[in-house]
Amino acid sequence: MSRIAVVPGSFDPVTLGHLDVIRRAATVFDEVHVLVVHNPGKNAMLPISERITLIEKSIAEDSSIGGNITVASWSVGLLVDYCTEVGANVLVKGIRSQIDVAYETPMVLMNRSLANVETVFMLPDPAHAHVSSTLVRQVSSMGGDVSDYVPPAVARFLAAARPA
Ligand code: COD
Repeated sequence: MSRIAVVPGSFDPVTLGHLDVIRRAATVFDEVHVLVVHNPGKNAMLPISERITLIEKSIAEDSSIGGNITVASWSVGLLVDYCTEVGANVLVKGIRSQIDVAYETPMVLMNRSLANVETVFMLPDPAHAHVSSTLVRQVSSMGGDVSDYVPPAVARFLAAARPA
């Protein structure tokens, strides 16, 4: 039986921290679905279709990431409904600190209770532990260089979007 995992996130935009977790998940599971989900608690910068395109380009340009990855979005219901639809019983969440653990823990228990979906926590390379999409958006909007924190495809996109 195939082991299928879902790596969900806002990915607004995808960062090197996200990509590190996706890469690790792809070595552990047979199939990985990277799922772009709208987080109502955050002010979005990019439309979901653009986030998907940037994730697909970032994966395609990174030869260290396996070919067992699908990128999709989900906006019609619970995260676990997507898991059921694709036959996944594991979510993979990236953990940077105890704050992430505290934020994720109630969702782990709720997703298990709702649909028997388990959650695996993965730590990124410590080099990416301070990186978040929120800070990338902030630094980029103030004219800073974010190329150390995002995949090249995202750095190109943000540089092109910056006012001259
Ligand atoms: N290194 C490692 N991991 C990272 C990094 C980094 N530098 N940056 C972010 N991450 C992790 C985050 O901890 C998170 O696990 C994941 O990557 C995604 O991060 P974001 O910021 O892109 O996305 P979020 O935090 O806005 O999460 C969106 C989710 C859809 C994952 C979340 O809102 C969720 O799980 N919602 C559940 C919806 C639902 O069904 N609710 C009802 C039952 S709980």
